[in-house]
Amino acid sequence: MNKKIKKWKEKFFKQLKKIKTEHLVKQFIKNNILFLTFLFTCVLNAILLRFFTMPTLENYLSFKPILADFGVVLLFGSFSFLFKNKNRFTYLLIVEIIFTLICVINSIYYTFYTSFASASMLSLAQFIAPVGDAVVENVLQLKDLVYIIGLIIFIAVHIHVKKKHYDRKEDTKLEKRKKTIKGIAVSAIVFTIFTISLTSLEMGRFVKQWNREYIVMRFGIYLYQLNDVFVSLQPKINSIFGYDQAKKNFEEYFSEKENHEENEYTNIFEGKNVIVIHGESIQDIAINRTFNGEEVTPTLNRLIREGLFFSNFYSEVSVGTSSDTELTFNTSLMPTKSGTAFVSYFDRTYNSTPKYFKEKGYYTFSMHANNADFWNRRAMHKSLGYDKFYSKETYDVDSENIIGLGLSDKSFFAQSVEKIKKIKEKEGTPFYGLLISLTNHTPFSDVEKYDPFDVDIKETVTHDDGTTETISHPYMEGTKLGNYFKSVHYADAALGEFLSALDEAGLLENTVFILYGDHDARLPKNDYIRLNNYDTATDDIKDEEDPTYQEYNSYHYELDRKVPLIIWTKDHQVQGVVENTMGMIDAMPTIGNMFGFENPYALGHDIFSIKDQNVVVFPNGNWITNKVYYNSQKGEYMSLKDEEVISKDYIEKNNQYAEKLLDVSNDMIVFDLLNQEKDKKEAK
Ligand code: GP9
Ligand code: MN
Repeated sequence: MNKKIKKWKEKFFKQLKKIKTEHLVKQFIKNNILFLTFLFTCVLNAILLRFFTMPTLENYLSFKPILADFGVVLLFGSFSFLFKNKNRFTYLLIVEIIFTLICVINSIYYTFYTSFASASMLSLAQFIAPVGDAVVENVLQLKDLVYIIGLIIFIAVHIHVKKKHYDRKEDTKLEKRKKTIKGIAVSAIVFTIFTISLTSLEMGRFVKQWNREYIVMRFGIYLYQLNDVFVSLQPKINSIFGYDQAKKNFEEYFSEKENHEENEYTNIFEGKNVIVIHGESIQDIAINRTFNGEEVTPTLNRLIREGLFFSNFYSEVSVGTSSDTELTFNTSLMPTKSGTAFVSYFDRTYNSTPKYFKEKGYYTFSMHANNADFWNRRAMHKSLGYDKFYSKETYDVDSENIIGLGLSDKSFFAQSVEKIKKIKEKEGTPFYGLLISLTNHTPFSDVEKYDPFDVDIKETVTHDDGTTETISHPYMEGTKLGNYFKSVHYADAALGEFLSALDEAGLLENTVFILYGDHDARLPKNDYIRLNNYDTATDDIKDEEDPTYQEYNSYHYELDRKVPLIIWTKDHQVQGVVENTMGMIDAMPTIGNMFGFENPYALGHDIFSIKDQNVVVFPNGNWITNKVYYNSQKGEYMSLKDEEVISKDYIEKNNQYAEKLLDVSNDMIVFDLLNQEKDKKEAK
């Protein structure tokens, strides 16, 4: 009997508890219906935006952006508890309108640009304004307005509960604070869970903020937009302090600069068309290399034989990789110390190669089959002075012709030739065009789509009975560097096809063809060690004790990051190998001299003038000359000429030079110092 009563008792209390919680939940919902509607509609809008803009399975299943959206909305909503009953709605309404607008604007923007809007683009209104009418006429669709439903529901709920809520007893100040803190605390927990779930790649991309689709897909639209405002304001804040000192240093630096003197290359190419190839991740390591007698880069090797090859040419990129090279190649400035010039300082004045060509009556264009907002190229290519940027929108991209990151180089070049033909016909002027390749981009994993190329070692052995057999030692097969060679082989073949197509179209006749590798491919050091020290007998790296073992230290690794620079014409007008150490920063002065223009504010040098005295500075403060590679983090160096003794003075002098160069370059961009020079020039 006792047992039965106990059971009854338990059941009763369980029920009571349930009723109590149910009651509490009901009560909570009833009291906070407006707040909850606000939360629900704002989060739902964010989900819908992702649903309509990026309809991929990965996106549908992703929980992270929902968590982030919820955290942000809850954080903003929590402050509503501080308000009086009557004013709470107004506060929430304002926030809800802002959040709704964020969704509507981004929805429209995405239809136009397949990317998300940025506050930094406000200063680009002049570029966006011409498409304003088109937006209303052609683009505004039902899916852009769906977000307003949330706002209407929110207002309807308010009207429904208005009377009850207004008449309700006001919370005390302490109660209001407590409720707000509770809300903030929950949102902090949500953010903690969210942050733990992030990978370092995701964090890195969030900080850089340029890969907008990627960020929205993982961080949600609201966090993206908040971060965007912060990133957009950063350059403004940076440029408030230190202007006078920066200007003084700048003027001093250029007053000391020596005048450029003419040399045998001055004006040799004046009036000729230019096609520049931005060779994604092409390193010298692939050039003139063979596997089983087959060249990795037959096309590049031919161009090198027939043209001018700069054999000690270094890319000087920072976190902006491709975009940093585009900046340095075209302006002879270094990447900025924080952020990237393409994203944070796209609205500065640049003395750029396209602008100088334009002054000479050229038509200037750039072509790249990726999303136009990648690295903020849409905006920055305008600032650099390209008349037109042909981006992904202008190419036919389908699943058939995609390799790695996007449109395959072969298809990109084939479609680009057609565009260049039209440009030539339409413009009737010489042209300067930059074509940015894409296929040879890390992680080089689409191996089966490249043209077949073996990176093993084939050995023919003769057996006792006289028969022969070919054995394959895996060597670089299956390594990242091995896949890289396969990828470069593909990229090289694509270039070969491009050159043939240009030739067929008569576009090589009066044209100078320039190719640079934009930066190294970030390959593992161990793969280089394997490349240099492979033992076929063990299918492994040789022992360090082995007398044939070639040392491979961090300096060798740095030196192997070298990239090619080739200048070639069909009639072999220029030929030879330039061995003097040269950086991306020297490209503009060197090429400018050949085409008859000079940027007085270039920080690099014409290699044919400076010759063996050149110092190539890297954004981290390291530098290299013909004699030394200096590591500024360690304060150590490796001598590149065994017989020469390097003096302390030499190191000190170049250290100072490196520091000054990086400072002046950064100041010129951050403080927009060339803008005033431009004003002065115009006033004259
Ligand atoms: C993107 C491509 C690659 O469009 O240029 O950029 P990267 O990752 O090399 O900086
Ligand atoms: Mn790149």
